Amino acid sequence: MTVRIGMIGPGGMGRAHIERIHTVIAGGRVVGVSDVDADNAARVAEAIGGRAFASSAELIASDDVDAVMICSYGPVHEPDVVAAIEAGKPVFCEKPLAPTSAECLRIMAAEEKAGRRLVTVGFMRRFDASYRQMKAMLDSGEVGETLIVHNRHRNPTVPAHYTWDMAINDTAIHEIDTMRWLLGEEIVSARVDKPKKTTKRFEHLQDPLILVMTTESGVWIDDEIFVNNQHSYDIQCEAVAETGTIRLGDQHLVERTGTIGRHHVLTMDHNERFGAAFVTEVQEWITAVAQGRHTGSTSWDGYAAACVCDAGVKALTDDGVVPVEMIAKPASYA
Ligand code: ISE
Repeated sequence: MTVRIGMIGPGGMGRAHIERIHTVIAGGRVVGVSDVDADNAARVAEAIGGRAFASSAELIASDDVDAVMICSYGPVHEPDVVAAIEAGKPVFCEKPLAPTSAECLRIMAAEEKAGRRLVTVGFMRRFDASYRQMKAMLDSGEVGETLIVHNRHRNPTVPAHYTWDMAINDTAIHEIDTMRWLLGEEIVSARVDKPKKTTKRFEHLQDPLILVMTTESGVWIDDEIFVNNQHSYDIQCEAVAETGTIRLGDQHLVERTGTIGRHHVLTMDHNERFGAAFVTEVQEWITAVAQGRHTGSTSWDGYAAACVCDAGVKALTDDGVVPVEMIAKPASYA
């Protein structure tokens, strides 16, 4: 069976997914797209030999669409995710599931009503080989309990429309989800430390910042977010445990040595650094859809990440530690 996918919002991320689905991933095909920018929808539809739908509602309702991928801007996700659930169609939604926990709760309520898991949230780091190896080592217990995790999330630059809160709910959300998954427990508090700001980019941003979080069992997590470092997409993670330290290896594939020293090529964006993880993530989703089962992170994961983001965004403006407020996990997500 070929899963016929309808994509909402085929911007940069969406087009990268289409490229993967049509070249290296098996079992799926993007048959139609919709976009607030109708010209973009028409261009992408023509390029893939598919249909440009006039609206996301029309795309979701179409009998030619088996499953929906949402790659639009986070603040407009909720109505499309809910419509896909109500149509009984599996939906892969790029992160964030929605920017606020209130929207995520409404998505969970729709899924609860549908009586089955239909939503997969695009947290691609869970599919990255190096993070997976790190998790397997921690889970094996060979280094004892994890006590501290240090993270660094650096981008060369961000666009002008990147707002002050996005440092948390668009960038740090990756570490927020990854830490919940890696440690297998919830984050209970957030604090933001604000170092000296870079002069190299927008005045409206607190850049860099350090998000400090704690988990239920007391693991201490720090996350340096620096989105205008001027040089590279640099992701680092180091878990300090009782009898050992486990960190992601350096990410370059080759090193060049010459008269001016030893160099390696830097990655510049998420598609480059996490390209293989995106392939695994989307492949696993398409295979699961074809087999009628769920895979990947759930609406609960999207909700829990949004709750931590709510606390992190609050901590950006208020000083001090902000507790994460979260409902008890519904039995259906256990
Ligand atoms: C972007 O939306 C991403 O998801 C990238 O992985 C992240 O590095 C960047 O800061 C975000 O804006």
